Amino acid sequence: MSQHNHSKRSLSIEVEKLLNEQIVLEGKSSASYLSMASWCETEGYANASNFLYAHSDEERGHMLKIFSYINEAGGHALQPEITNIKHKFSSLREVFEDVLEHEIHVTKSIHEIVDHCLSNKDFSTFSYLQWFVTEQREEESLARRILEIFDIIGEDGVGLWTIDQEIGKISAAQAAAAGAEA
Ligand code: OFO
Repeated sequence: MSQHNHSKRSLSIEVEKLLNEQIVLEGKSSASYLSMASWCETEGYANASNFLYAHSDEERGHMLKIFSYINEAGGHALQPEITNIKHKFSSLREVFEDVLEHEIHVTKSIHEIVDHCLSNKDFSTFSYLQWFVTEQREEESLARRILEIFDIIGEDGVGLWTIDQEIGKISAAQAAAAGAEA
């Protein structure tokens, strides 16, 4: 069946385009966090690395959620081209600064789509995106919390080792919370 069944379409072309752009961002999140995880692993930050590997999987999950939504609504979700992935970092702090910066960017993008849906009376997509609004709030505050750990503990001496341990605790709490939700 190669022809698109337009009677099944409930998505406007504009919202389909915006959601496909969001897919690119989620794919970029997943690829960026995978790259960060690998760098952390080569530098001996085992807990930060595990945290970021898991986070990369989560972001792929977000991307797939949008794939399902677009296709179920009669659109066509597109596998994104992912380019410009950073592979090297000057410090562990830089990794998490980049995470926060990226998440802020993703939040902005979600808010713009939500705003578009509301003003164009696409209440279905508006409602669907509420999950992402909540998720972004949680992810931003998680990234901020991790950066606070750097400030509280300090990076000298055993500081970085301790920070990595603390990230491990956050990671374990996250995994437990995700398990409880499932
Ligand atoms: Fe997809 O939640 Fe962050 O980017």
